[in-house]
Amino acid sequence: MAQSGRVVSRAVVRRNYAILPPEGVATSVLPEWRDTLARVLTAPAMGAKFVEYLLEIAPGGGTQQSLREDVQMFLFVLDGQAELDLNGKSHRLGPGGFAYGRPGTRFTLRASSPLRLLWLKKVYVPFGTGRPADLVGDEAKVPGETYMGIDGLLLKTLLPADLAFDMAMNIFTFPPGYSLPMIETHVMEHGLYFLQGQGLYYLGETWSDVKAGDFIWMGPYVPQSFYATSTTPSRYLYYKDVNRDVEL
Ligand code: UGY
Ligand code: MN
Repeated sequence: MAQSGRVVSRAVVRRNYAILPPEGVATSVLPEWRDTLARVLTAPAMGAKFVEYLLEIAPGGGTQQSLREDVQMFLFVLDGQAELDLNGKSHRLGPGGFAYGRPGTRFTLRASSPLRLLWLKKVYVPFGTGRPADLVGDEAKVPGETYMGIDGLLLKTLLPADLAFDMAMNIFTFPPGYSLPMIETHVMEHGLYFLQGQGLYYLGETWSDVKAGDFIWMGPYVPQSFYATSTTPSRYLYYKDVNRDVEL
């Protein structure tokens, strides 16, 4: 790579939030994954209670592994095609395809073309006797619901509204010029991947430019909002911990 003198970056890491543009996140080797470049987007080392990765997998690469008995996972295909065996059932996933694996999941994933995917793992917090079941879907087939009565602002909830689940994975679509109707402040955290478009994200007490490919971690109680500035719709996929009381 050519020398470039003093370099700059939009990356920001604060106590309770972070913005990571993709270009600066160094790759890690995950020993369970073959022919895979992993970027750890957030982790307990940052303050998050979950881990989220961006994985780039060469054709033929992938993994065969079992999660710890108390760890669940979610994966979402950004580009390419994957063959997935999830607890003994086979699936094919293309762009927009997603899968939820219950705690202790055994799975095999193989890239059938150059593959980019988001992978998230979180310790499952049980409630009562209900337990979440595996789920495989395609975001294109999930209908969007109008958010807070604002026509055109659409929210897709990829996981069921079922108390057995302790997490949500949602996709927001904002037409140009639309915004979240308030500055939210809440105990839940987010891991947000910007799928499309660009805009201004309010975090803490400042507005920052964000665009497709960026990742944002929002810890508990970080004031947050979004304003879409691109001429095409802006879309982001985000994680949220839900359905559980606060642990004391
Ligand atoms: O569900 C949420 O908390 C969502 N409205 N937050 C966000 O988009 N930053
Ligand atoms: Mn929020």
